[in-house]
Formats: sequence, C-alpha cells, structure tokens
Amino acid sequence: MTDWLGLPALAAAQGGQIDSLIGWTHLFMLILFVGWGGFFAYTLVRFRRSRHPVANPTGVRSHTSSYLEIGVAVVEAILLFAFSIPIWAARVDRMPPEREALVVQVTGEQFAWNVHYAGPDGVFGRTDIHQIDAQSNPLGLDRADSAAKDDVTTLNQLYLPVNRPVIVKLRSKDVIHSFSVPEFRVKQDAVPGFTIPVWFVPNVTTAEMRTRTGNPAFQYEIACAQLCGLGHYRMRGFVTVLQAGEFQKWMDEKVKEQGEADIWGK
Ligand SMILES: [Cu+2]
Repeated sequence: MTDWLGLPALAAAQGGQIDSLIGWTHLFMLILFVGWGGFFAYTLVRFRRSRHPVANPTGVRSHTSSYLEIGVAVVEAILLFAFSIPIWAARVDRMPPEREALVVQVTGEQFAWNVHYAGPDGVFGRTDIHQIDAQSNPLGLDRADSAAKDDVTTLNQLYLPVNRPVIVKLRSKDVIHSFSVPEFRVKQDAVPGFTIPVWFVPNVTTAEMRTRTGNPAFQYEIACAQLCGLGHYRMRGFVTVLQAGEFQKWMDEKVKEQGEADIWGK
C-alpha cells in the first residue's frame, strides 16, 4: 500500500508497521491539503472584492469555528493517548529479552562507527578511557579484563544474523550522532553520556537483497543522520546480514583472530 511513496526496500520484521504509519500519515495529510486548499479557493471567490466592497469589522458571529477547533483538539488528543503512546510503548520501550537477542554496542565518534561484540561469554569487557588509542584501540577496551578476552571489535562493519532480534546499544564519544539504517526503518540518536538501546529484527540477508534488487554490490548502510561535524558526510558504516550459521562462523573467526593478535601484542 506504500509503494507510491518510493520508500527504500524493507528488510526488518517490524518495519511494515512503520511503513503503514508513514502511508496513513501521508494519506491524511493529502486529505487535509486538498481540503484546506479547496477552502482557500472558496474564500477567494466567496469574499471577493466586487461582492464585499467594504470590510465587515464584526466578522463571523456563529460559534461553528470554535466547535470545529475543539473537535480537532479532541481528535488529536485521541491520536496521542490512544495510539501514539501505546504504540511507542510496544514498539520502542518493550525490548526483546537479551538472552534471545544479539546485543551489540555501537559507539559513534567523529566520523566512524565502532562496533563491539561481547563474544562467546556474552559479557562486554571493561573499557577504560586511558587505554583509548585512535588507531589500535578506539574503544579503550581493556584486554586484561577476563570478560574482554573474547570481545570482538570492528570499525564501520556491523555483522548481524538474520531473523533474530538485535539490540544495538548506542553510545557516542564526542557529539550527537544518529544511527540510521533505512532498510530496517530504524533511526536513533547516539548522545554522549547515555547508552540508548534500539532494537529490530533484520529479515533479509545481504545476499538475498542483492538477488532481489539485481544489484550485486548492494550493501546496507549505516548513515549518520545528525549533522555532526565537517566529516559528517563520510560517517557511514555497513551492515552485513548473514544466515545464522554464517554469522557464527564469522564470529568464531574474529574471536580467534583478535584473541591471537592480543597474545602477540603482549
Ligand atoms: Cu555523526
């Protein structure tokens, strides 16, 4: 029903609801636009100068317009309390349980996305501001911490398994950034000093999307949706959605690779 809006391809389980909301909003706005536009044209003719050469200082005496305004306010209150707030509670506030989901920390900085997986133990290692090194350790991950030994970090590369809820915990090292993946219909600000969760269920793998779009180079992109500085335009990351088995294989390789690199580093 929303094809007419030309939205990006949809690749998340809950995105259909968002699309239908966008569709309905546009439809209502179209009705309002046509209604008000028609009313405007009517007043131009109805109150034309030749028919009303002198202005009427008293104006309209009926209360119809006041009642209409009250009616509009009531409808808006119903939309807010009966629809918006409950839908927000269900879609945004109610997170899937963390043991069923993949939890990944994504930390924005000028101008990159740092991705941090907890690894097989499911516990995020300690990070320490004094260990931050712009090149080798942008998150300041303390590999001496036992929970950090199997952690995996990447730069601008977010790998996700298909059909499993993903909870992205957003953080920022400097200014406000915004994590936006249009195909998943998610967009959430990353604010310094806060950890803000956002969740979604990717349901189309990158490979499948390449077949569907007929574009062998298709990539899901993380765009920064807040103007965050001079390099904002190049702050983009890539999301690769894999089958569960492929994702596990990727993760195992990374754990091995980064664990080994650490042994040699010491
Ligand atoms: Cu940014």
